[in-house]
Amino acid sequence: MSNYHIKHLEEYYKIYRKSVREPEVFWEKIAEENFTWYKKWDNVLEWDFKKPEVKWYQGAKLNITENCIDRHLSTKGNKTAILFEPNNPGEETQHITYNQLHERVNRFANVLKNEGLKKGDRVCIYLPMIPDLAVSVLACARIGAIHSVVFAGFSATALSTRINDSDCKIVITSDGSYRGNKTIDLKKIVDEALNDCAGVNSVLVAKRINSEVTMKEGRDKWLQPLLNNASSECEPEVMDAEDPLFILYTSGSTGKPKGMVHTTAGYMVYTAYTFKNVFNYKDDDIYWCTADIGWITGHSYIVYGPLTNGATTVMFEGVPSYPDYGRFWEIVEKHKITQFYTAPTAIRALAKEHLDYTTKHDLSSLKVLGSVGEPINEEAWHWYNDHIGKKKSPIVDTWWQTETGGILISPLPNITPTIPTYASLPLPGIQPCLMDEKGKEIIENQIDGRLCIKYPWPSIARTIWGNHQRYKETYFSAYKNKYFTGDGAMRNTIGYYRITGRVDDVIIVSGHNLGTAPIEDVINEHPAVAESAIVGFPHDVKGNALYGYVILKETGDENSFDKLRKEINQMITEHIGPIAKLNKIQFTPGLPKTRSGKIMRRILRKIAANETDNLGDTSTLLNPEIVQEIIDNSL
Ligand code: 7RM
Repeated sequence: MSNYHIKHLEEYYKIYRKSVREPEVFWEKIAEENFTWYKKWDNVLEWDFKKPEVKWYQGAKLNITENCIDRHLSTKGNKTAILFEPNNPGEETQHITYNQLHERVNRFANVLKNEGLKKGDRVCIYLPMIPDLAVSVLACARIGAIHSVVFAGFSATALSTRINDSDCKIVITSDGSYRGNKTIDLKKIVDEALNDCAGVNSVLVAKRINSEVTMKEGRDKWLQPLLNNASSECEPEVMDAEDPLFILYTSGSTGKPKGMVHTTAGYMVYTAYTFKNVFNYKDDDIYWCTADIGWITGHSYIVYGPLTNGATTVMFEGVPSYPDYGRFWEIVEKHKITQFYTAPTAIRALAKEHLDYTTKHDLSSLKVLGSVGEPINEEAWHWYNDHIGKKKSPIVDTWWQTETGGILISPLPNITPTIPTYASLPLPGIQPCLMDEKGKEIIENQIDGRLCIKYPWPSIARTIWGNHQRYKETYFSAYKNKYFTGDGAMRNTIGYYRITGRVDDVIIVSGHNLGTAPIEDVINEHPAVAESAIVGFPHDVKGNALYGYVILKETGDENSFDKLRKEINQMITEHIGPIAKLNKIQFTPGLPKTRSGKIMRRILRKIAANETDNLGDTSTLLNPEIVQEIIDNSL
């Protein structure tokens, strides 16, 4: 796995130019030199964004688990593949070697076969961050079943919708999960969901919290005895390059969640290539991504990307605040983590706490810091850089989406000079462009536009499960012959991209386009502010005006609010201009967030517009109770 490692900036530019000039030659060589194929492809790429249709490595035969596990056994059998850090710091860390992972995946694969599952069948996985989650994902891939992991924080309704949408035959779950000092009865949630899922005839239950569960006769089975009785050898299913590997749901701005379909060969090649280069992964590194495997970040950069590279990948079951706010840094010290990959929302939450939580721990093992999920604001970037990386670990601000399968825009550590809030340069093979509202490509720099990609890359989602028309409309209809990301971005004079946020977050005030993120950045610089979100609301004269929701670091005294409002608007005036001043500023203890930490602005917009009788679906919120509180205190 060393034939694709970029080592310096000139090399990046050279490779990038080549990857654009001859994409097929580029991706063919990478595929050829770094993976195990049962049969090579007949055709590297066939595509047509009008249909839309994308096919990579057609004719090739492979199994991704052969590439993630089997081929490492002769050289790395005793190396730790998965390092499991439990929720409770008193419980022992587990080191699962590649040999052990091989055995566990094979046994699990045979259990699935014994349940009657075949290639192409859909399997719903609803598990906490325990090793069985990664093992079950790989077991599906071993036998060619399509996994659909549903984040174990989702409700019964969200779960049943997803199970039914892709017609899953079986659900893999656990009795419950640990989350900080709480436990959650997952099996109960599954039972409730299955009241609405006629197609599920089997539920496999892992034991994690030893809670009491009701097992439905003929449907529910404890997993462990089945594993014990299964054979530890399961020949990998021979898969076609374009066979679906998994479905992962992502919520759209409207309608029901979209089951993004990723296929085998292209996804494998792209996640492996980007993992190696974006994290500069070296053989003895201990890599930790704090995401949950229920999200795309976990699929691509906890499971598939690291394991195809023969890496040691950490799975953390707990939360950053338990037993205290030093937990992340305690784990970094304990396992001498070399690459640490997390989300801005986690960084901001930790930056609010006392600095002692970080200084107490030896973080000197860190070499690369990653950020993903939303634009990282300047203040959070600097805190991460100063207090975690000690100004010596480059921050890779990685921009990508569930739909893209892997990271598309990111600095390469120690290669690409970083600028806070810039995801910087496209990775090799990625051809971004910016479009204006009229559908014309923006060639100039320093202008806000809509981010599109002109050419396919190997891990682009191939369709929405059961609804190709919606796939076409959502991603390929806004701009002719281009994949539309839904994000706004700006390119500076050296070609760096700055992602400004979803385009639906752009607010036009008195004819001026204002991105919410840059204004939030300014507000967050105020020493009393922890986090903020801005939305537009209708205004007689300006068209739209700005409404700011602001979380203070310490619950402020009502009497100080007017003074704070003045100070915030003064800062905005200074940093952006009076046009970006907020008409209304509401102080709030929290913001409505999705379970992956994204602010649900749709709700904030409705509250700001005083349209609170129809807030739409709030079932995917982490903190639905905050909504009423915000309404009650709205201005
Ligand atoms: C990986 C993931 C995708 C959306 C995307 C953006 C936002 C993600 C960044 C970012 C600015 C980043 N997949 N986003 N990464 N915005 N800078 N580095 O998050 O499907 O859950 O979300 O997230 O708006 O379109 S996702």
